[in-house]
Amino acid sequence: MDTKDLKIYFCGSIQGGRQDAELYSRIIHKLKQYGKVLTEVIGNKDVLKIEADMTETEIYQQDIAWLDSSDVVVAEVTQPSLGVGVELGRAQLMKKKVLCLFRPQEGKVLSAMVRGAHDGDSFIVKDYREEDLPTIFSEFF
Ligand code: 6K6
Repeated sequence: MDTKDLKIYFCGSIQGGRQDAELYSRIIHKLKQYGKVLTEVIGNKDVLKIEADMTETEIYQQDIAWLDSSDVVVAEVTQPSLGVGVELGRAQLMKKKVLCLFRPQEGKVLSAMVRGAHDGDSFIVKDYREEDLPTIFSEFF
């Protein structure tokens, strides 16, 4: 498959805290070189306003359907989020190729349930700095 045809499911914190929303937007912009990002709205600072007319059930069902249809999953996991944790567990069960990105910093330790899932093949966990992303993505895709 041409990488441009890939469906990419990006995960990032929403109710877990929006402090990294601008970073998500820059990551999504880079991911668009490789395919279609199904969850582009996560990079929008107004996500809660944009989706105000959707119920939680509709959001859950839409996201699980997108996850199921995706070819790869990329998650920014520095800001802990229950929803991202659920998505990663489901992605693993669906046997998706997963890339988790964590920015090491004082006071933050990545959950062992994410770091411990690294297998160097279908589930990759990378400590990174933003300037490393082009290399990380070109190796992953
Ligand atoms: C709008 C109305 C009610 O809830 C909303 C929030 N909107 C969401 N829209 C799209 N995806 C969402 C929403 N809330 C959570 N998610 C999914 O869970 C995203 O794919 C994120 O990767 C993840 C964030 O989970 P939380 O627990 O940080 O919200």
